[in-house]
Amino acid sequence: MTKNKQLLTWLDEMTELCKPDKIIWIDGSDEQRDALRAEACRTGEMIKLNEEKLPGCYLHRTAVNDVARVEGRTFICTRKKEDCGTINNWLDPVECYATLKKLYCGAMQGRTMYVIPYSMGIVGSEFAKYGIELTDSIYVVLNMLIMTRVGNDVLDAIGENGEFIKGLHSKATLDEKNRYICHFPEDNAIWSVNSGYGGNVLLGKKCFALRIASWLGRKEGWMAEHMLILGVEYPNGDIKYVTAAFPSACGKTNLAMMIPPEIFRKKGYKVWTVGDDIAWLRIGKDGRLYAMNPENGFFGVAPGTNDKSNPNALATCQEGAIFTNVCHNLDDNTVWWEGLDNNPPHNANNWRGEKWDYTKYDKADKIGTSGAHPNSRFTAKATNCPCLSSEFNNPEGVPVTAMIFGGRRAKTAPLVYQSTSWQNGTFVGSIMASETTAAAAGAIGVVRRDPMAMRPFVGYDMGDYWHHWLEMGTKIPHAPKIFHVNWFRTDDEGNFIWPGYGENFRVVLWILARCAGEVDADITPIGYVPKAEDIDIEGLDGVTLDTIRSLLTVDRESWLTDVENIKDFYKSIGDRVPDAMWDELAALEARLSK
Ligand code: OXD
Ligand code: MN
Repeated sequence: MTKNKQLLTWLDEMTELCKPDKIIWIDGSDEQRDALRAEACRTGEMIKLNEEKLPGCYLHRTAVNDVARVEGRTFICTRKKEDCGTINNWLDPVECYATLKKLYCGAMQGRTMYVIPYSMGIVGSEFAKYGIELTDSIYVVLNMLIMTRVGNDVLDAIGENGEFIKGLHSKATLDEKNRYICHFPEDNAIWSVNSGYGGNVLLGKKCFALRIASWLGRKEGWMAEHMLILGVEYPNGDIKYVTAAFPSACGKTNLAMMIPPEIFRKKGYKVWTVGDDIAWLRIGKDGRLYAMNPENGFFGVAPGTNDKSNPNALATCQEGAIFTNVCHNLDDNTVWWEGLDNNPPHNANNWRGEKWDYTKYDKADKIGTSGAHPNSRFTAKATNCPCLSSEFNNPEGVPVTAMIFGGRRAKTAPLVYQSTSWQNGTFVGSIMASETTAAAAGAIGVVRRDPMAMRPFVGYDMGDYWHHWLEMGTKIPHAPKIFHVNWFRTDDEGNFIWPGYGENFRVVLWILARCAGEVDADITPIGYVPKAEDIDIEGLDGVTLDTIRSLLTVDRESWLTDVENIKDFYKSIGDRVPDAMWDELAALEARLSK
């Protein structure tokens, strides 16, 4: 298989520790994948779905106590605690290895250990990075085969002496109290134990492509970001690319695959998806910033995905997909989730696998009464996506014109604004936040600050991460412009004012027009805000110029309240917050108070 000594020695050690009955190397072939699918169906780990309606698709249910990423059990294990930072959970690496070894000891007895060689990025390309995941879960293997590029060519690319990220995963006993998702950035290692849920166990995704990669990016002068990448094609054939970071469950996949409103489609505008979750960003030879999607598939949230909100995502998961924790329609052996359509199946099992009565559904107790778990997922190949960019497999990535940050804010943030510089844009990213909206009219929920949507994903100190952003800004000759959007402003009754989804295209067009120097803007204390008439609302029912004006207001009082919240947040991060960020905050406060 390989002559890489580091790999073979590590494999020996891990085998000795976990004591699997046998070892299978994953070669990336269809034959092996099909055999593993059949095996998973034999053991009950997967259910084969209706071959006519959902060819090559499977259903999987995780344990009921294991349905989401567990931030409280996710650790960064650096030798010095300060390097991990105050937001991440820290464990001393020596102690952590010792604790985890006890959990892994013999954990694969009676099981097979699968060796998955995978690549983040195009195998053999300059920017690709490689990993080996050892796991005792066929579900993990089958998901990794969709989400990453897997196979013998990865072993060839690693070669005899090449580097790779060493990932060890065991479901062990799925014991919640002993669940650990641990990152050892100084050792290029990830150890995950006692979980079987995607984000905790598909080690190429959040663990490698964000936490470990953000560490590597800082060391090597590039960036790993929680960002979608999309291209906007103009009627003349020009394509401009933007990246966007939103906290989890704020519609990144929807924006990445959005369909422009009909009026724009008729004129010849198109949107192309490069990525929906992660972007690796490097400075290109021409001095622009290039974004590449290191993944090979989508791990999307199912509920709410429908032929209006995201028809492209729906089309993407019709073939070769794995559905996790969705509702099983027993009449035709297909799947269903809340928000798919208004026809819940009458003869179905819920995400737990129990008989489901759709009439008992209660919004206030979604987890207890829904057919699909609110965090149920589809895993689907990128190449299934009808709007996949022709640049998806370009190892260089695509040049980025604009970067967009966003949050879910009921009142504070306007529909869109532009930062005044890279430093100010870094500040805008650092103060990103989302609110949980209360059901009561107009009520505003709790603010969670989620800088650059990276709060759970930066593999080191947040202040150092902002330093890295600032430093990158000094090195990119033609840096993208940085913007902030908020699709979620509400009226006094708590209704969303902006229609969102495909209509967001109108805002993206303004952003790109700004970058091209084609439109003017008003300067406000928070940055540049559009002139209402520059947001194209042609053909948009129910939205007038006045609606746009109200969406663009900057309410000084709520911003000043926010400033106080940001001060506390910065203090909680500690000494490493760059002075430039404190200066930006002070300047914002001064402008707001004027
Ligand atoms: C995801 C997340 O699964 O951000 O992408 O939680
Ligand atoms: Mn994500």
